[in-house]
Amino acid sequence: KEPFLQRLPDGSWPNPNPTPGNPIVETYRGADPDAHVWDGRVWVYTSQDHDPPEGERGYAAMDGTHLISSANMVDWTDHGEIFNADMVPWSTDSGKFLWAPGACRKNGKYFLYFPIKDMRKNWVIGVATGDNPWGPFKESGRPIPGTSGIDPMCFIDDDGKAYLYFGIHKVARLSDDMLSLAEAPYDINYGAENFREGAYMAKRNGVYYYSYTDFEDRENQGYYAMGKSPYGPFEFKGAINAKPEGAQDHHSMVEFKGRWYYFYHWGNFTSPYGFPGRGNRRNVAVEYMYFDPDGTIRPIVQTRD
Ligand code: FUB
Repeated sequence: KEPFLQRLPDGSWPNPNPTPGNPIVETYRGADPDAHVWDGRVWVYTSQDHDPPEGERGYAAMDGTHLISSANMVDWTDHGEIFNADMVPWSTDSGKFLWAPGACRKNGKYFLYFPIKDMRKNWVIGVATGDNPWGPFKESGRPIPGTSGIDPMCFIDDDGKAYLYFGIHKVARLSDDMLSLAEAPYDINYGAENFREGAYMAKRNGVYYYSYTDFEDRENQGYYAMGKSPYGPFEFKGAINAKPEGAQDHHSMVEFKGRWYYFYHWGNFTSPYGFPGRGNRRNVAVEYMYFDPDGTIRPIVQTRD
């Protein structure tokens, strides 16, 4: 398999292959994939890499959450933008934008957790509720008290208890209605202080996998630790994924029809269908995951096909 996005001999970037290879959709530019398996489909919530205004850089034009889904990991349906910062009246008016989403389903309802800046321009986490994976979503009317930072991730354990991971190493149980924290946030301490963002929780064979992205100047960027509870303690296990070219290794992991998949995003993506882009140009990719008998994760092989 080819490694991801090698430069062409003239120094330019190649166009990634159209689906069914990576990136998995080319109908929009999206990042920060948060994947779920519900009712025989994989649902992937992403942020949207809109171009920033002329002459500007950065992520301030990312103002919405987008949804794609598939029943076979090959044919993807683009459900479009399903939530937007404009739907959040308590967010600051100057520069309304929101970043990586995290979704959950509980008791037939869907919950979309989103990071946004409040009226004091501090990052906080909000939540919106809907009756379908695509909504329509209605936000709860306030930031979730006790939250701060970005990158919310919602995890529901086998016993039905729901947890919100967010910001720098924070986790807290969610209330039964999923709209509040049920306890003070707990600081995860797993003994490796290289955390940057994108905290994620997965469970396989009774093992809790806490993963995240490291600082961007390292060769590897996705790291993980293994533990026996959603709070840890976690034992640091090392790298899962190299830093994708032009992006961060913001990822999620799901089991679908007996195989585990690693969703992440590429940078420097230029679609043959448009989106030449001055901005972040990230797009969603997926790879198979492989585990060793002791449960450790083999490093992800990034592929174009
Ligand atoms: O997409 C905006 C930000 O970039 C996310 O919140 C981070 O995790 C990083 O992927």
